[in-house]
Amino acid sequence: EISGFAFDLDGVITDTAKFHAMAWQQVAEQVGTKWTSQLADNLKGIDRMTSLEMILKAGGHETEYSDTEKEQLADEKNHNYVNLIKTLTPDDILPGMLDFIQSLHQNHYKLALASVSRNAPVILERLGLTDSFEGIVDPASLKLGKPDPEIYIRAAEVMHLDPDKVIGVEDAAAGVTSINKAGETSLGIGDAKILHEANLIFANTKEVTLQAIKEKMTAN
Ligand code: G16
Ligand code: MG
Repeated sequence: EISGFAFDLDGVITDTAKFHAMAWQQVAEQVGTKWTSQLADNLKGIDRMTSLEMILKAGGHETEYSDTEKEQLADEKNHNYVNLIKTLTPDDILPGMLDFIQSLHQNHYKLALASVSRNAPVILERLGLTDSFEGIVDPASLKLGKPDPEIYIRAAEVMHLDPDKVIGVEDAAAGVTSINKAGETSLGIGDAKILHEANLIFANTKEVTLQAIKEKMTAN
């Protein structure tokens, strides 16, 4: 019996990926790495420092920067990103997700946030969703990022639920792997080819409803 939902943030609740991409592109150009949409995709769900390492590596620049310089580059990216997300309002919640979250409340499900973003609390505040969540996993406390299961295991703990009572909601393949390894049911939103490991797949956020989830779960 499902009693709680663990949500990824970027790509599930709101589209912060476009802001991450804008801020990272500036860093990529600065270090001399060619910015591509594929690189942008690969950074989805990946924590800040690992993202920077991937950008450096993509251009063959991984040995050119000291740890202090890398910290500076990551800080610069975050500074730009924080400015960009100041424009977020409740209108930036992805289609259908506010209704879905409200229906979960009405049906007494617990909700947790499983985002690796250190900016997640500010983003929830801007979207007007802070009070919708039982708890937010603190990304600073995590040893390993997605696809490691740690973040989704912690999300179940935040809700005081066993993992088998939780559905994890994700748009990235690494996140789906994390949910599966945590022993939860994975709900993937996006391209079925990319998210083929997900237990339940939805093409977009609009299609995610409690009714549709129940139908897919009985069909499985
Ligand atoms: C998000 C994004 C990633 C970003 C990460 C860390 O993950 O998808 O691109 O690098 O957060 O963000 P920050 O620099 O704000 O700590 P998620 O887990 O919400 O999809
Ligand atoms: Mg995501």
